[in-house]
Amino acid sequence: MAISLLRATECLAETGEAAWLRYAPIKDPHALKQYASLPQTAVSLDHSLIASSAEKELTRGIQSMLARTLREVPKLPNENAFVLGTVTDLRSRFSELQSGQVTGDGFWLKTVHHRGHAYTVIAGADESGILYGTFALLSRVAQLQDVSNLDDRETPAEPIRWVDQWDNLNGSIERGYAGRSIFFDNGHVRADLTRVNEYARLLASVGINGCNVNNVNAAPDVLSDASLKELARIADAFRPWGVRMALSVNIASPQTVDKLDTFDPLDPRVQAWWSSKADEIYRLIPDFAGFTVKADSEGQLGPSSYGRTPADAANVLARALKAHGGVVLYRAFVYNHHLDWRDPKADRARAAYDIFHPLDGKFDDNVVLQIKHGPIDFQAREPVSPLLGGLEHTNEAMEVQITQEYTGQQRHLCFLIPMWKEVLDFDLHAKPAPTPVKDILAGKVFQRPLGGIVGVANVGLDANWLEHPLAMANLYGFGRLAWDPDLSPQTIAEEWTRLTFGNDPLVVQTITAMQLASWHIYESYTGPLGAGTMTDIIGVHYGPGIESSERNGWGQWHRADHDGIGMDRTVATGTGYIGQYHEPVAAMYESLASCPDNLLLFMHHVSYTYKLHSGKTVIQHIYDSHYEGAEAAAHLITQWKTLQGRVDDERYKDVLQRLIYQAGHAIVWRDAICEWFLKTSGIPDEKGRAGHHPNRIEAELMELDGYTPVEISPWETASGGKAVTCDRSTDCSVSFTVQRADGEYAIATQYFDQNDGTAQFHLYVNGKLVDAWVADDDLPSPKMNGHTSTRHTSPALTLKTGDTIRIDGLPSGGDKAGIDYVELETSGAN
Ligand code: GCV
Repeated sequence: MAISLLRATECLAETGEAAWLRYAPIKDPHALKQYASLPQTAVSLDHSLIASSAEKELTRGIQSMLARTLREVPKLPNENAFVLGTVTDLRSRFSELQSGQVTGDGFWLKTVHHRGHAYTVIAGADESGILYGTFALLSRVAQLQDVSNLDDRETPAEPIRWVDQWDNLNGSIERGYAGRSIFFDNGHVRADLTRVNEYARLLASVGINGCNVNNVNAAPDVLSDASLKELARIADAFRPWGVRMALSVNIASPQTVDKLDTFDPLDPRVQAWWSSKADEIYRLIPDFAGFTVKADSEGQLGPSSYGRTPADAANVLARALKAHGGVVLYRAFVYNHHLDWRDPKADRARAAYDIFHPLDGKFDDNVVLQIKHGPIDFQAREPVSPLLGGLEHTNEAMEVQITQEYTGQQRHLCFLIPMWKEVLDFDLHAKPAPTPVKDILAGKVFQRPLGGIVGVANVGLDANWLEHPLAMANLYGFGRLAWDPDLSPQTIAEEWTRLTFGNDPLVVQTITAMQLASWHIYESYTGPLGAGTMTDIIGVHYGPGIESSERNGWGQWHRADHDGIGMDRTVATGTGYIGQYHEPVAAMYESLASCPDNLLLFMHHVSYTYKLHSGKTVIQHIYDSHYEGAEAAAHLITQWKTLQGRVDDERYKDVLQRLIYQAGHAIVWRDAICEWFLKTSGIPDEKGRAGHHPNRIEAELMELDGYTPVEISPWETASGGKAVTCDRSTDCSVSFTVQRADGEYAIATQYFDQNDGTAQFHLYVNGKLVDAWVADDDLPSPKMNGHTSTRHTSPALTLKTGDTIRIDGLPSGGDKAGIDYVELETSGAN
């Protein structure tokens, strides 16, 4: 008891704003003893803005963790000291630094013994390297590592390590799940850019060196003179942290901003326009990073309007930026979203390769093709894009999505590092020797001047930056992998946990295990065997919507019907997509015998009774994985509960609430998918679960007072396809008599929490109020469906046969206090 009390009081109250840069005071006596010999003095021999940020950061970190104020001195002192500088400068002082290369924005942390003193040297290949080295040193201290005898050299794998923000000038964020933009509000750059400065610091701490600040669906007036002046303030806030600002540009800007009668990239007037626009930008923002371009995609105009190619457009922009050192990241996310779904040969997955492979070698050397890691669009499971292995003479950057658009929108835990790591390690066989994606991006396979990785981050004004405290591991891990793609997901998860929640071994072990399991858990209950995330494709991409991907032009088809499921992408009988891979990758996917189970339905159309390598039929796998996934989601709660008192109360409660919500929504997903496939295939679950819910009492079958039964659309997102709504302004109620054996039960109510009102619910047993809750979440829909279906589990209590349970629902606004069903749970209560 005494111990747990002590632990609880030692935990800090935290909002999550500090993210992994908490620099929590170190209490561990062994560590304190170890760090007692660290220098008391610091000197920076480099006087750049970035080196000065590094020195201040060092002082701040040491002060916060070790309660020690560093003395910053102007010259190398005759005492132990932290010494910051570029490798070139420091070589002239310390012979120990003579041999050994550090390139790019790399750094060298070295303990140097010189004239009887111990110097902790933070040497950067350039000024950014000094900053990255400083963050690395502080991170080691925060993780209680030994820093007394350093000799670590690190060089980032790739020069382009950017995040993209899909922020709109009005302050909203496309696919952003953590509040409003930190950059924009009401058509302007925010007056207060404090959060922007803090964001840049966070990014720099994991080696990210660029940030594209506006939505790739770019508002044309981003490039107006007035707008550029405002945007320059964002670049100013980034600059101390070595983060360069980039902008998404609309290819039609010459016409929309300056009323030219064309935006044809081959028209000399258009070329002159881009050139003079680039000059104007660099006058305002000397370290401007470059342009990101989304063109001929999802309604954005592009060079195809004039019969020109993406290379024609990209090169015009690139030539305008070239003299200033800027780059163009041209997105390969170009596809026709009006595909003919009746055509069995039509295939969106083919688009990027079909369009860009013929252009290999036609792009200027400061153009980089930004290629999504999979051929569709950030689904829970996709194969690696064949385009990544299909370009020998073109710079490439791989795009991943930190914001969890198709992976739970930061309401579900989904640690994406294992997914990205699988992609980075995947051998595309672009040459006879191994050619993993990470080597292709680093220019090790085909010599190329530029390459990198871009993560769509979409942080927002919410204190946690990404809303779910555990989701920040994806931003952290993105930076770490971009810096060093050889790091393991386990290492990254452990580092992040130590920095974010402290070094308690149980905390580190538990959170790491939860993170590492989470992608597989999410995949298990949202989409089987590579069929894609079975979400509402034409809407918000959150809850289940199995048929939404079919019979439309968007091409995210899974082609499930009565007999089978999957896209036939074989060369032999399908769309031929598999032929875009080099051998032996193509052969592996083409043959049913060698195609991995987890991508089977991406590559092949098979019957439900087809047997997987695992020995199960496809249909049984669908049932099993969704039940197992939902159970595993519930187990996350049990794991988290072991940490009560070991992490601060605020984040403990916050994460617990989110995990409880996730477990409830995993049941919604499980049931929607299992019921849909049961009905569509007509093949029962051999374990008898799908379609059988003996502990469930459907609301529409209860005694109703004021409530009315309604059909829910899509039908599979409500139990039995129906629910009840209250269409009056006063309370309605549902009630039923308990017909189970006497015992302890938790009462789980499945209700709908629409975002157009705040309904209230009161639960009574035999007329006595036992629980009450409010439907005040901001789920992404004003309707009763799979986005809003939510589970509330009341505290366990003893019930007897014949007891009466009543739920009163009070509507508010458009939220009609909808109820789907009640389930009496015997185990796992609360
Ligand atoms: C910015 C997906 C998203 C869109 C996004 C697009 C893209 O389709 O749903 O919101 O648009 O990808 O990457 O350009």
